Amino acid sequence: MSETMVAPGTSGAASGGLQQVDVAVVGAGFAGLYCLHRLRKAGFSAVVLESGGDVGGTWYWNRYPGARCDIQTIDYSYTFDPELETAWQWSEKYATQPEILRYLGFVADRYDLRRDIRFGTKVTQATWDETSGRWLLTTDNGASVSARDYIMATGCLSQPKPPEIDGVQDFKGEIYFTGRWPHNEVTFAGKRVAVIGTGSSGIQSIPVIAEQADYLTVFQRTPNFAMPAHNGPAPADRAALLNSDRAGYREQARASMAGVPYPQQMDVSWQLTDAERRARFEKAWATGDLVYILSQLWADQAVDAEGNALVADLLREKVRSIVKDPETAEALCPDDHPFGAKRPCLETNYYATFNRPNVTLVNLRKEPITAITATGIKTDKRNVDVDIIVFATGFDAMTGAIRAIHPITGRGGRSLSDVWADGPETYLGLTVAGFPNLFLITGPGSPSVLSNMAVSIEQHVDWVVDRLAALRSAGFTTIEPTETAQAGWQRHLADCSMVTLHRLANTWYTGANVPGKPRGVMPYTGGVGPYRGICNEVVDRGMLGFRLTGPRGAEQCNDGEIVRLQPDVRLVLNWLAEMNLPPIESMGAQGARDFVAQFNATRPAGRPVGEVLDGALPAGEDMLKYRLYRPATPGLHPIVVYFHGGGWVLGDEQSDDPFCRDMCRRTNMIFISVGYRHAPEHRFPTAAEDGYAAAKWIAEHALELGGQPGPILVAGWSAGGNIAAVTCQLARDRGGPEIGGQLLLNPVTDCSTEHPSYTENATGYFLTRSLMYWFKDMYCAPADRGDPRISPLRGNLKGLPPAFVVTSEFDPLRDEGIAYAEALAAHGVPVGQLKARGHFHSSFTMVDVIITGVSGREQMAEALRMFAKVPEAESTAPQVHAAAS
Ligand code: N01
Repeated sequence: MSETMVAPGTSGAASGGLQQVDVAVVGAGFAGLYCLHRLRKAGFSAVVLESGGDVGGTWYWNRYPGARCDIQTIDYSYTFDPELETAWQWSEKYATQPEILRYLGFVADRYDLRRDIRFGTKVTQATWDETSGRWLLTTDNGASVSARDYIMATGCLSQPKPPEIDGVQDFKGEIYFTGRWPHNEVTFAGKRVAVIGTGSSGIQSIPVIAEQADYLTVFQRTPNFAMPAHNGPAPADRAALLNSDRAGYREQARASMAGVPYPQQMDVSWQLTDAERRARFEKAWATGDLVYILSQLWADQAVDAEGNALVADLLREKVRSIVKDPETAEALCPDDHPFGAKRPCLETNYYATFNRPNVTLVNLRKEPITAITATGIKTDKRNVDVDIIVFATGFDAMTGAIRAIHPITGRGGRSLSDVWADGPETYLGLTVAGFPNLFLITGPGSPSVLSNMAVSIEQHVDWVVDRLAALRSAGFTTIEPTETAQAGWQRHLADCSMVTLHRLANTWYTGANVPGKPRGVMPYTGGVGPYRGICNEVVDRGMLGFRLTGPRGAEQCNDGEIVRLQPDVRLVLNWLAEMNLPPIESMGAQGARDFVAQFNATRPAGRPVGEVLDGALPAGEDMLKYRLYRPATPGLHPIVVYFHGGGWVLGDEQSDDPFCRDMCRRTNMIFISVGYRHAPEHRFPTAAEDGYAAAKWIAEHALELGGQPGPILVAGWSAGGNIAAVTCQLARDRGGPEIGGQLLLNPVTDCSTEHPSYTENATGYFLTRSLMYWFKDMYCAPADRGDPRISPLRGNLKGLPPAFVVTSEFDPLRDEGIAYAEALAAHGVPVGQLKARGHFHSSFTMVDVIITGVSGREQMAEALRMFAKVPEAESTAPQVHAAAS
């Protein structure tokens, strides 16, 4: 039953009394309007408090000339009501601000929303009252509000930041902020105008102002990437796609990475020729769609600095081809951030505007503003007298509207500003520990500004209202995330931020645009679809991470972290689960080999190295194939003898090709991947003996192979890690070859399955316990399992080469790898360890798929360089993913 005591709009609300509602919502923009509609439909009484004079939120305030959306309007719309979708027709591909405002007004009227919105009303304080279990909101206009639940639909970009330039108050002319544009018309004709700032707002308004003003001077601190919008009618292909299956189209948008239905691009940049890349780029340039260019060129553009630089170069070429004055063109070319890491812009005549005789660009990197004076703007090189200054200087984004607008006091009198002093912390970007019944729509820690906001808003509102309804049915009155869940979410956010390049730019995404603001990537970078899946999973797992309480001591708390896997590992495992594959061990040896070959054919091609050479080497009566990967640099290189994974049954010298290429590039060393013989045709100890024979032969032929003479290094993954470890023991016992170090990646070191990780990670992480049983049965008889050539952990560990042992948290082999590292160390062997949190058995060999594996491979490369005594500078791979796993 509703708790409304005083209906909004009645004298109670207006007279400064207390308005009691189930839910108070702040903000009447896209989010607030939908929220009110959903709350009402769910039977809650609600009031929306809005400081503006009408609905619209960001579109109410940002009325500057040229303001438009930059997600195609057919995507930037509500989807909750199919009738609404057909009742409103957009006139353009990217609607103008007035049209979007009309749309929101249309929605407000259609669902009769205005009667529950208190316009011109600012919340001045929000306090959680422990005793009543309600929020008390005081306002600057009319009644305070008492509400069970408090929903902040305040927008991510609604708190303009101050100009941060001395002397603004001295200026005698007109001053405007793009984010607070007046409702009356601003006349530029006959005026000298300055625009400070070249983000989306500046880039949209500058061409329009230039057409009207007598003279325009643009003050640019950082050039931004922009591409033409090619505005006009909605593109026929997109409209056709939508109209052919509206529900399907919307569903795809919800499952996509950015909230716009584009497929996942699979081709990687190094698979494409220059001409192919250029053709793709030209198509994107002509398409005029940010989501398209950000996602459809090549798979590595958003996750890898090299792949990204290829796009950035092409974009800079475009700027130079449009802007006639070379110095101005150069100043307009961004060079301090990867494309997409800072919000790119859509433009209409922006670059061409700088060819106009009445426009000048002042490059603040070369001549910073020193002050604003009574007559204009002073840089350290000149005075520019103007009549109007337009500040397009942006927002205190994501947290500004939540923190700065009014004090929010939660449990125990703690203020949200204090709690977030070092940066925002949330659970799911939706809730905050210590602030019961407070919900943030598109808050920090959710996809929000990295997505089509319309899609993200609907998802958040639906989730919140559905939860409130479920709580009500279950008899609970409060909901609050636990500290464990919130800390886990922060860790997941940090993990996600390692996947994209956003962390490499100083932007409002990271708080870098506001002096003194704590730094960190604020939006969720893991994608809209995966995020939605996580929110749903929280519910499916009994509101994991939330404490629910109710009258008479009712309480439910299912504590825990919702995501413990690295984000890309989670995606891969989900994808594998969806494929519903039969267990590999049920395929038989040949079937399993065929499956692996098929599986490997779908992965991204390995990166180019200097040379790839196939050969064969003797092992007893047989010849073993090998594949040699040589770095592109001249000279003799240290040699790493590599043994592939595959449980002694599967794989070959080419099956870990991307890994070998990547490590060859990172280490600047020759990698020789050896095709040892497999079980069940060749059972124990063939693989071990082949490994040793290969290492010996390679060491003896190092110079012929183009390698440095002297100690070789050995490395291997999984069963290959086993062979590498065994090879070291055999080499020590048999008088050579000399081995300078061993890299053991998720190695089998013990044929026992007693280790707890065999139970903890028995299923669900691709390599299963059952598969390991099968591998071992294929390779060796139970009687052989204590032999150090299959269980090196049981061998003599003294005098072995230094080791670097990598284990993954979600791997059945985890504990035996750790046990081996510890045992080696106990026997005086220098050992480095990487215990990779959130990773699975294949994390590091799925190069260019598991992006969070990069930092682990960097550490492996560093270990190999140390073993070979090579200085770090000699590696050739980019070092952009520098954070530790
Ligand atoms: O703000 P911004 P915005 N002295 O922060 C410069 C969305 N949006 O309002 O980069 C001199 O991007 C600052 O320089 P720097 C969209 O998500 C969407 O333009 O900090 N310069 C920068 O150039 C967008 O990203 C649409 O070195 C100063 C500019 O001002 C977000 O809103 C339209 C300065 C600020 O750029 C914000 O865009 C508009 C100083 N003291 C906005 N302080 C759509 O099309 C700041 N700058 C949907």
